Amino acid sequence: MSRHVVVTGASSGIGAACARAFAAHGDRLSLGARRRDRLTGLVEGACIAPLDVTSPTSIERFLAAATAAHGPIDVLVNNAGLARGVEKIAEGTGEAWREMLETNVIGLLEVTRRVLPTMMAQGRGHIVVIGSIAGHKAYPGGGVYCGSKRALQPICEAIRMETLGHGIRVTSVDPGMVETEFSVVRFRGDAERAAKVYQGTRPLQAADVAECVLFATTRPAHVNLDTIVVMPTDQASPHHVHRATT
Ligand code: NDP
Ligand code: 8X3
Repeated sequence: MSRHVVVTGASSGIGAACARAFAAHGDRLSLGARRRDRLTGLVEGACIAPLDVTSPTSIERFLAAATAAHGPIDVLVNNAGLARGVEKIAEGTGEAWREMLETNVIGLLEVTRRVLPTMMAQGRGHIVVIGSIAGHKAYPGGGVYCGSKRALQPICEAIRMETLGHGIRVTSVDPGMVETEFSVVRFRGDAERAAKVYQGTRPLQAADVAECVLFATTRPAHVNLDTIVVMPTDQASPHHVHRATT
């Protein structure tokens, strides 16, 4: 059956790959991101609308456009997120911390809380959260990003408890290294430095993560995949990566 799937942060990387995967599965899509131009033509027939998850007004306009186009939401993929910088805590700035926490945590909450009541009323719905292995293991220079992803774990647990009996599924898909624009954003546009993150190793591609998301959301209604941790074969932790010597 065709479902209405909403993907936040669909203009790039994992979000764009999720949009393609759900479209190939025959689902109806609503896609949001700040760079609306990059949503155009991504998926045929999708509702595309600007979305800044740090702005409640933007979220409300986006969700209104989505439900007007495709009706009640069956699956919400909370993907929009970022890391900004690799400064140690003693050298960090409130600006970067706030950007990460407001996007990755508060933004996700602000979208989710507006979608959940209708899902509960209809007795079904799936909330997917794109977490990270950074939420399982911290590393120097990643304290606030890791904290923002760790915060998603109790949030997912609480939603499962609070919606028990309403047919709501909550899945956290927690990837390791994925080759997207993530590192360019983290290094504030320094593409050369970003490329080094993936040098000599074989990272995941966004489509690998999208497959996990699609798999979780296509299990029978009584099956909830709680957490999927997916890493490249060449990665054992955020800082244990096999690289070919040249
Ligand atoms: P990209 O930078 O390629 O994509 C990030 C997406 O998030 C973009 O579409 C961007 O859209 C969107 N976004 C960022 N801020 C906002 C905002 N305020 N409002 C709406 N959309 C926003 O990186 P990835 O695809 O890798 O990242 C997707 C998710 O995956 C993130 O949550 C990230 O933390 C997580 N992740 C990534 C890993 C990796 O190694 N790449 C590993 C583990 C998790 P726009 O700028 O147009 O608004
Ligand atoms: C992104 C993965 O290890 O760079 O969430 O933090 S990592």
